[in-house]
Amino acid sequence: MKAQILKLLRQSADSVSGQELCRQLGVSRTAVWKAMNQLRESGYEIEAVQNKGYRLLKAPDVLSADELASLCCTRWLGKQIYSYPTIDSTNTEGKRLAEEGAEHGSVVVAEVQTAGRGRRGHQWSSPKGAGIWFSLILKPELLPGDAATLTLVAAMAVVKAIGRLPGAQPQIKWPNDVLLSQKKVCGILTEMSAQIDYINYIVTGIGINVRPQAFPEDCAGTATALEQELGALPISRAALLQAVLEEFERYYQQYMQTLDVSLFRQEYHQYLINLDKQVRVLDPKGAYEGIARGINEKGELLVEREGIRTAVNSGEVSVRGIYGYVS
Ligand code: BT5
Repeated sequence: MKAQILKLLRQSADSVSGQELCRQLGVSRTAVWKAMNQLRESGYEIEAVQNKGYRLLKAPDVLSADELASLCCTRWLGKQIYSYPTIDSTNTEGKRLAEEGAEHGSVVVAEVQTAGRGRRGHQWSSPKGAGIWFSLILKPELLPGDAATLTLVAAMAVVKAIGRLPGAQPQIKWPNDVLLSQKKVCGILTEMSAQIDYINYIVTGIGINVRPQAFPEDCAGTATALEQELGALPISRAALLQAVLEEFERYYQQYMQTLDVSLFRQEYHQYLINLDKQVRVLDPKGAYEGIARGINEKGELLVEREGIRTAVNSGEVSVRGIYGYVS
């Protein structure tokens, strides 16, 4: 009910009367009054004027299920939100919840992760309140080999959502980083549980650095945060998360329509920092260098050497710039 109250208050430029809230929600005046008090206790500033009603003056910077649901305008993603003050890793929790039957489209989010993870055992720094640390639980009818493409879907969603912020020009470093001013502002980690030919579930984890923060030594020179790059404008983490969810729905639908990235491949190229740049491919069979020529319809990176293009799969190699982080 608190989410519905917040939504109604947000939708109205003016005050909303207690009577109107009771009518819309089908509850008593006492119930509305109690919910208002609980919202105030959680940090919402709500003005109550006699004979006029309630008006939302200020919302706290929280990623609670109520706050997110009140901003929500997605169709299926984030209808179920699991929100934690602290968790080991939203991906790990996402897997636990998926095992217990959490529904397709559930979102897991936390204020702080004590064991945030990157790929191949890397750590992901996730200080309290400094970013948006969240995971999507997905149960698509895909073949296990296709799951990695969801990382590209997520990257598109993140660049689109960040791109809505004034002055932001985000780019994608294939396959799982989003950059601002050539520094990493977001990392994506897609994991899955599968049989040989059947996906039980996929968990796509996304970490977006929002507030300036002290990054660990190993990435202090390559990591950044949105507010660090975009100046002083305060960014609402909840609104940005909702924007990512909305965009994810859009690109996920395009992906599921064709089961490849053909519907957004050209758009992806507009954001791809690797495009026509030299890259180093860390293939387990031997590292090599080439020029990245974009992605194919499966989302693999096309790397050209001596006129021959090889499709590089995100699962088996990683790509690094040769001269610094992204060049
Ligand atoms: C990634 O791995 O970039 C995937 C990160 C996914 C994080 C999300 S947060 C929500 C969900 N729950 C989790 O536990 N994980 C997901 P990779 O490409 O392996 O990059 C990891 C490397 O990035 C580290 O080894 C550091 O060098 C650097 N790094 C660590 N924390 C960072 C941060 N906050 N911002 C930028 N770079 C960071």
